[in-house]
Amino acid sequence: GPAPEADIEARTWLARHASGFGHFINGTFVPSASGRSFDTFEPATGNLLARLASGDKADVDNAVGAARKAQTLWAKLPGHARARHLYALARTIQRHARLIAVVEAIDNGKPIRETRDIDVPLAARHFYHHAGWAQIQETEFADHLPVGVVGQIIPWNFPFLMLAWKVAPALALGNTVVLKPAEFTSLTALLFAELAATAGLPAGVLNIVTGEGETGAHIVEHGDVDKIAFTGSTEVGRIIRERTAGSGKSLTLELGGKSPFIVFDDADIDGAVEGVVDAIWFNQGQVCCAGSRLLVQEGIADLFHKRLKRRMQTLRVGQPLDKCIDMGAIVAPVQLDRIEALVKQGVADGAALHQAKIEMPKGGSFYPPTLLSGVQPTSIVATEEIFGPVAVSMTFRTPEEAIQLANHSRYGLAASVWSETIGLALNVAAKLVAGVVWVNATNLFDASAGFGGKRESGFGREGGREGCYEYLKPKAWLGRKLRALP
Ligand code: TXE
Repeated sequence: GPAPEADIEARTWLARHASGFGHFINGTFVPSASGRSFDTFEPATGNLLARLASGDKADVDNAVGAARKAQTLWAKLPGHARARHLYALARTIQRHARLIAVVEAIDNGKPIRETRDIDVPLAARHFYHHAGWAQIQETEFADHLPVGVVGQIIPWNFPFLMLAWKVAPALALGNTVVLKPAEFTSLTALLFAELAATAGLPAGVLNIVTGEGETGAHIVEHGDVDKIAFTGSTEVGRIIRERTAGSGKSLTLELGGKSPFIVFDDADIDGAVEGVVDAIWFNQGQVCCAGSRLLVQEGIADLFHKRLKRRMQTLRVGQPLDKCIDMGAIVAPVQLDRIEALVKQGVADGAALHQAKIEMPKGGSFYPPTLLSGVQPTSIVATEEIFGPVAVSMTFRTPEEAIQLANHSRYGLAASVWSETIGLALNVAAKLVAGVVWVNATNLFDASAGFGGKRESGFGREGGREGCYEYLKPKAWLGRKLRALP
């Protein structure tokens, strides 16, 4: 049928930048100082999508310089004035919601239903929420100053939403930003920069430098950046921690996970099966807090797996812009290869493989909903993040065993507990090592609730009051306070 209106709008926007996107520095698009660029591809077709500027040290220098210059003025604005800017950004996101949702679906491969109903509205909500904190900054955070110039490096699984998680609190509290989107998915960040300028955000407050890992490293190493906020792989998180050690930079890391999804024998089985759909097939399983380790109590394991397989059979994998699909494409061939290799290894380790026998799109990077059951806790598929639509299932007998299995991980990002006995659920929840625990639910987020990990899943919180403190530093009022003592 004919392309929907927003599709045309998105294709027009892409066509306008067909000769290539620049970095967004000091309120305008500029080419790379080196003239170097790289290409990105559409996950669902493999077709060339856009040419992006490759950020070098000189580009990062320019962006940090612009952010530094803007920071003094931005921080001097009263909170209510910054709040007005954040409200304007939130409304801009809502006004252009369809365009952003379509560009995101094309660029990342995720279903339009998700970008439309989750990524984009939640991003707007983050700007509204943090506009509120800016509004009352002088009273709520009287003893704090902004950190300064913040370098933010984000991944490809929720490109626009992760931008909002990072940019909204930073700007609200008086910081300026140099953000590097992931190389696979930079388009909504560039679109947002364009929209933000139109909405009156002062030049230099938000700068976007595109590029691969090397570009991120230049931001991390830059001497005039006060803080790094990173979301991505544990491996790169470790490098960034090493590189910032002793530099005086503040750091927050949101890294990988292998979150347990625990189903007790008294759980609402259909509810829990639907929970698994949200936990591991949402966003093709490319979710840092995905419920990727399914722990099922022995007595219901057969019944649960039977129902789960039946439900898998009804999932639809297809083109991201088709409103009727449940799963779209994997972000890039390299990620598809990684998923395939890990599943192969899981089977070699003795797991039983079940894949839904459903129609799969031709071309592009697609992977079917998959269940590996009878997995050994020591198998690589039980310990490593697969970051794909692969549920990995094990059984347990007692609550103690469930807790032990759940906590047997180097990660500690999230966990989900399913039981109709609230006492049991809450007792188990309290003993899990995880930054967030959901009871009879999964993958619930809100701008007002801090999110973050434990162990090798990183540190620092995003969202809510605690997230604000990550973008503030205490100011030394000690002398005055001491004088005020009787
Ligand atoms: O992540 P990277 P990748 C996990 C997931 C996935 C794996 C690999 O298991 O399969 O990581 O994904 C930038 N200095 N997660 O390789 O490399 C990079 O350009 C500074 C979990 O894509 O960590 C991108 O912008 N920056 C995760 C960002 O870091 C560097 C989400 C993340 O990319 C850099 C994504 C360097 N040396 C992947 N090297 C989650 N927690 O949600 C790369 N980058």
